[in-house]
Amino acid sequence: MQEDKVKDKFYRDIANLTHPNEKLIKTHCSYCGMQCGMNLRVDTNKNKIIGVEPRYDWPVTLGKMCPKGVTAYQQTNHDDRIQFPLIRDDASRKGTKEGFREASWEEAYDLVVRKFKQIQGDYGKDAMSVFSGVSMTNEKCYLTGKFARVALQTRYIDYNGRYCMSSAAGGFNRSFGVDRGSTFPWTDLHQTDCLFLAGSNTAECHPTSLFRIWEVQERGGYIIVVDPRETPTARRADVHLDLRPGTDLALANCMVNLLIENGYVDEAFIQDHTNGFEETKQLVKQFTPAYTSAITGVDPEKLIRAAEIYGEAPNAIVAFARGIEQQIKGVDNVSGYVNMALVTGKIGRPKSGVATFTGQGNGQGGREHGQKSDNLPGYRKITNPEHVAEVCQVWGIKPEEMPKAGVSAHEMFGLMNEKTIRGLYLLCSNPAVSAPNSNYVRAALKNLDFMVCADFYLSESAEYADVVLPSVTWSEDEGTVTNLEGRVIKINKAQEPVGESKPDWLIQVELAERMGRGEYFRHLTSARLISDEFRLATKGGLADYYGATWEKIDQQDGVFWPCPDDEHKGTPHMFLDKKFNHPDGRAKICALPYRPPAEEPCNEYPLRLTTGRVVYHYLSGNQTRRIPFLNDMCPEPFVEVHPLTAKQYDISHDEKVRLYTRRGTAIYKVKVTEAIREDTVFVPYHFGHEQSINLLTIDALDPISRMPEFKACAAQIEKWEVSHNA
Ligand SMILES: Nc1nc2c(c(=O)[nH]1)N[C@H]1C(S)=C(S)[C@@H](COP(=O)(O)OP(=O)(O)OC[C@H]3O[C@@H](n4cnc5c(=O)[nH]c(N)nc54)[C@H](O)[C@@H]3O)O[C@H]1N2
Ligand SMILES: Nc1nc2c(c(=O)[nH]1)N[C@H]1C(S)=C(S)[C@@H](COP(=O)(O)OP(=O)(O)OC[C@H]3O[C@@H](n4cnc5c(=O)[nH]c(N)nc54)[C@H](O)[C@@H]3O)O[C@H]1N2
Ligand code: SF4
Ligand SMILES: [Mo]
Repeated sequence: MQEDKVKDKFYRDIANLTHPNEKLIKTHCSYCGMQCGMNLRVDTNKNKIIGVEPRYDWPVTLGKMCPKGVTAYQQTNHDDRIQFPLIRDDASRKGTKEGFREASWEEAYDLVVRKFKQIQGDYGKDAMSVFSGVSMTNEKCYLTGKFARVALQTRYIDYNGRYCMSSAAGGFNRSFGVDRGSTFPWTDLHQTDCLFLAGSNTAECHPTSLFRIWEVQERGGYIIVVDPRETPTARRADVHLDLRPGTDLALANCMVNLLIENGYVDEAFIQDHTNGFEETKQLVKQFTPAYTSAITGVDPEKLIRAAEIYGEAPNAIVAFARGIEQQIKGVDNVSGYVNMALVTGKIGRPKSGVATFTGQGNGQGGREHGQKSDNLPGYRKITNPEHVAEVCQVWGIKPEEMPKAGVSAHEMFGLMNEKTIRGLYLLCSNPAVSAPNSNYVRAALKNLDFMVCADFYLSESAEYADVVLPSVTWSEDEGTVTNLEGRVIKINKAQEPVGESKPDWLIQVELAERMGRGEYFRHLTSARLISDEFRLATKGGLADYYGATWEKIDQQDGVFWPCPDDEHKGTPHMFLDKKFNHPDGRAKICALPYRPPAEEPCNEYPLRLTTGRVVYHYLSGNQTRRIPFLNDMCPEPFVEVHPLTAKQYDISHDEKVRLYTRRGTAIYKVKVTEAIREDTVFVPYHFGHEQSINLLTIDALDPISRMPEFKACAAQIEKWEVSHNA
């Protein structure tokens, strides 16, 4: 495998190659959870980033990068960068790009602080809210949680991970008692004998995992893919389980049933290390291949074959992504698929285990350290008095000063609509595009008395703001992020901030001072100092980063958490001692009754709409739509329709159609493709304003994770009249 080659001097030399008047800054990509290793090329005369080179010496990705990664550097000195604070003088223009003027930081801060204080004075501390994201370093995510609780003293903080990793987190916590997205390091992935991939379009969303995935087959192992679409991995899979969107729990229960029926269980493992087997065994009995086929639409023979492959494999990995998680039963789906590993004992040893493909760059670290309405650093709970006391000690506040738990991201928009929340500090997220049922969310933003948005490009959400604060890209600051393996890695600064832009942590420290809460923040004058406080705040928590110092990260190519002290090297494999994190040390095999999606097709809306991604764009698209190459490759959204469905509706490739649901409507070009089920249509969600598919999606939430059902709702298509097409 390539890893051996990387050890060769040849590759080391490439990694260290520099040109005159140029230096290389070792760092990682700004985008997805793969966090591919890269060197940013910096012109030492101009002190500007001018390009990128892959890092062959980075053990996870071995020099691989995708189209987004190789162009990520073009963000930093892009013409669209917001260089100065913007103040909106014309409130009637809210919801548009118009009506802003440039202002000094002092003027912007004065206005922001005056408004924050006014809102809190009139309506109480909880009338302010914070909505954040996890494209930020751990240090920034940590400080954002502290800023909400200590500077604003509000309970209302939540973040875009609710739309991303919350169901994985809920499922892992329930099954294992801890949520680390992967139980093994990625360098195990290609060494397994069976890879069971559910609801992950790995080729487009985590492309630099592919060489490891193909290697499984090349070594004689098997790939099983569960997806309503024939993605590149599905096309090459040994078995493609092409299910109806929103029916995963039936399929997972069927797999567990077949594994039990056909004698693939590890009785000793079940006996010694789990709870819940008997109950689950009874529940899944119903999920015979025939019964499951009726729900999922998958050929019973394929179900049988998939269970057999997984059962026979000496080592096997179950991996999944948003396809199974963004459902109203996302948490159940996660625990349902985890059951496969638990009944067969294929976990807690190298080359076997369970993983979720974590989405955002810091989707893992960002969910552990207090940006969620109910959590505090180190994965502590704000509802647990001991946890609160531990964090208060680090923060220097009294436990009674700690705000209570708030509500989830989507529920915050509800509170804005009903005016319980009146002010918003939005950073690192673009919910006007990415949150479900956009009409509702956009109305909530418009309904605010005052809104601040920190971003480096004017996003669709910034159009609702009263003040826009220019933040920096990842390349203009330093700090740590935690990749999809649970490996804490270091992002390094390659260039000074563009214009007057500032890192989010500095904005928060300066705002806290002006809010009269400076005593808790003014010692934090660098990312490094925040890191020291952050590590201390995680000490003793489930996600313990205390020993993950920047020096150790550099020396050992990252540090897997938990890493509780200076001597500890970190934890690449979880559960090697077969000890899980529930109080009795056992994992939970969960008995999970099937329930259908929130909205099933009907006469009026006979199709199933599912949504997701393409390789060229990232999330709301606010970053990638500005990169010329990426935009050229995918300039607009489309709706994927099966040829037979297209025929039925008398629509053809590239023709425009109106797609609509109970919530909204949008016009899309048709992409006729056999790579989708006949009863399903798919639209990528990276586009704003009237092109946003979230105008149509449903905001039904998972009861545990509060994750919206982005992956399944009922829809209808109609021909867009010829006159419109002309
Ligand atoms: N190019 C690119 N890469 C990205 C991102 C990006 O925006 N663009 N975003 C990053 C982030 S934040 C995330 S969260 C990840 C997301 O990574 P993925 O989850 O892999 O991406 P999606 O396209 O949302 O959905 C994955 C697959 O789920 C399938 N699917 C839809 N409905 C169902 C269902 O009911 N059941 C099953 N089993 N499958 C279903 C879709 O057909 C799709 O192929 O990607 C990360 N990487
Ligand atoms: N229909 C549908 N909707 C979905 C999904 C889906 O599959 N289907 N997936 C969901 C998922 S998994 C996710 S993760 C969400 C993501 O959705 P969003 O939270 O909207 O994610 P981004 O587009 O990354 O928004 C980040 C914004 O912050 C800016 N930004 C980036 N880095 C920084 C920083 O360090 N500081 C500051 N201040 N700003 C920064 C960017 O320019 C951008 O405007 O979308 C969700 N929405
Ligand atoms: S796979 Fe993800 S981290 Fe790697 S280059 Fe592409 S977007 Fe960046
Ligand atoms: Mo995500």
